Amino acid sequence: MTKETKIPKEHPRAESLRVREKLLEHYNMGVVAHAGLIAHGRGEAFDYLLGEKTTEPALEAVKAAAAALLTAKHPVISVNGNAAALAASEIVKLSQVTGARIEVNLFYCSVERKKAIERVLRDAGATKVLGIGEDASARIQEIGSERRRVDPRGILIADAVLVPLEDGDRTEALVHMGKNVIAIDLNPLSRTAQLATVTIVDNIVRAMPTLVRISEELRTENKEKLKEIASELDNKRTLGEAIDLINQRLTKLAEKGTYISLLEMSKI
Ligand code: PTJ
Repeated sequence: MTKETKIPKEHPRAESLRVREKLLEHYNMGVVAHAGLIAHGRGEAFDYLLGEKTTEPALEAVKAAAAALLTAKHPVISVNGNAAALAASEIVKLSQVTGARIEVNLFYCSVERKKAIERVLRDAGATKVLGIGEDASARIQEIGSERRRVDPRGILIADAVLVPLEDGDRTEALVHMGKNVIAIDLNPLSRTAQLATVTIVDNIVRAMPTLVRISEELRTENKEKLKEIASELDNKRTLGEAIDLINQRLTKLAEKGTYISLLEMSKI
């Protein structure tokens, strides 16, 4: 919590404000990039339109994501500033359940930020964090940004990469390299969402605990069944369903007029 802010429990937007505070706190710690705060605002707008809950298409994508991570030979969770701020302990749990490695990979890259993110992950229980300093010694030429610097034990050799809150270029390059890319992105229209193999259109603060829970449930399933679950997902269809849900909600809201209570709105 930043010093100047106390969020009243009864505030109708208390949860959303708490998430903002967490981001600001991590911004002050040098974990979140300036642009991470802007990116979060864009995410919030889509979350509002989606009803701030995990939808059916998102849940379907989470199952496919869990199955893809559990069947991968070299699964990797790629961590940026926002992901570390909002879901560090779930990242560590997911890594333990699926055997995925954790690699820090940043768009706005600096050694200091990578180290600050590593500290947050280690405080959350991570024992090994890839991609820090000289460890990011490999290059993926297809990627234009600083995200091209990767760890040869991680993203470079990964066959499945979880990329929460991503920019489209890297997703495109990783898919082009034949990797399964699992994105968490509240904006179903973003390039990342459209290009990923599996897109979970949900807030990272809800999607990550759900992904951990479903991975725990599926971990004992046989590999063939898991491969079937992963391959059955039609990503374009689930994205279409997410867009349709927004459309339906907006249509209902428009029919009700310009003002309705938050409680009423959450039921739509
Ligand atoms: O930490 P760095 O340096 O790697 O930088 C991270 C950011 C997020 C700043 C960088 O990757 C970036 O600029 O991303 P974009 O292009 O703004 O894309 C971020 C996407 O994440 C947008 O489509 C947002 O809608 C979405 N988003 C934002 N907050 C959330 C979210 N999706 C899920 N959960 C959120 N809380």
